[in-house]
Amino acid sequence: MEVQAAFLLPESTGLTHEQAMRAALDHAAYGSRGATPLVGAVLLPLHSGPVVGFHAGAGTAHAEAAALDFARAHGIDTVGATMVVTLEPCSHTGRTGPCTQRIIDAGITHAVIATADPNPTARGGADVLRAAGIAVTTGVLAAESQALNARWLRAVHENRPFITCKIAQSLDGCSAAADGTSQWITGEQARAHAHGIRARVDAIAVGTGTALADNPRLSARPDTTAVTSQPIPVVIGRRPLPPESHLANNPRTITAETIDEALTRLKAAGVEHLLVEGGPRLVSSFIGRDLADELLIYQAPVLLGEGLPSTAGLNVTTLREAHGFTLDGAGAAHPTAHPNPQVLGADVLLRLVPDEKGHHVHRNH
Ligand code: AOF
Ligand code: ZN
Repeated sequence: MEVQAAFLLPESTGLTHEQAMRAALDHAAYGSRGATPLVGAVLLPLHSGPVVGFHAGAGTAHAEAAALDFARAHGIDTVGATMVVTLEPCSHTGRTGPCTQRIIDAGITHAVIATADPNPTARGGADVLRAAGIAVTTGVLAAESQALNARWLRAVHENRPFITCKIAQSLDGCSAAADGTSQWITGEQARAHAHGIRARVDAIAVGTGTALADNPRLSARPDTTAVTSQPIPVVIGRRPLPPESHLANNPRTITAETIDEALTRLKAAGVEHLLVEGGPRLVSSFIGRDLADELLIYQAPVLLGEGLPSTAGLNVTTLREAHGFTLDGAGAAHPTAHPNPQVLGADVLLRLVPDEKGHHVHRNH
């Protein structure tokens, strides 16, 4: 679905920089999490009301570009305007062109930035703007912008991909019945949604146990129009793949004995968003090491009783050690986006972000 990523703000004129930044932050949260950060931009033209743009997700227009595209399409004069943006404008050509050049070409004279972009390939935009004679103010609502992208920033600092972990489970937290049967716990709509997530990521990882049990292909569904190239399949573990398995016969499959080895190799291969699909032990290893930046729970309305728990080896022995999560507010605010939690047929999807360690909410007495 094409997201309308820019529009006029109802406020007419006279927004302070901080008010404009607040609006930019609110709209940044309309985007979806993944390889790229959530970013919003408010353009303050001299002769018309503010225009807001946001980055909808990896591969789509950056926030500043979305706002400038809107201004151009609607004949709004951008010469002498101020650009208020939640992240330092990029200076590189990645999936899209450099925002710094768009800002310079538009005749913007003042850029107001919340926080610096630490990404080694994109950073340095503020200096580029200054060198072009544009006044640059930084640090406006910096903490808020950093909080919105805390896990993306951490992934950049740790030099690893952004990691989404997916769990499909019963009401009582099982990912398979006692005899190992697991296809299909969730219904058609939930599975279609999960395939849409596969189409957005760069790589999909499973443990060797899942690779041996299910012989998966780890491809995004071929009829998904958003798929330009299939995600890279990744198998993590010490057991070898059977030579006749789908993954062993895919020349793109990356195998690694450990999570660390996998992350190093994936980053080197240009992977910026990794989806971890299972099984319970691998997902739990990511969660236990605080490497799950986002958790997607597809919850099916069934009870599996003596089934196989959807997590294994988390080493939680008392409530105090629980891994806490919070419903992600991002991606839910936009009128055309989906709510969180989201009903998918008979199932429910929860999009969760991990609580910061040491800030566990007390869930009980
Ligand atoms: C901006 N504005 O709205 C965002 C930025 O792969 P690309 O071309 O989309 O570039 C992604 C990188 O650009 C991303 O990792 C981050 O450093 C920066 N994101 N920059 O000027 C935006 N989303
Ligand atoms: Zn950019």
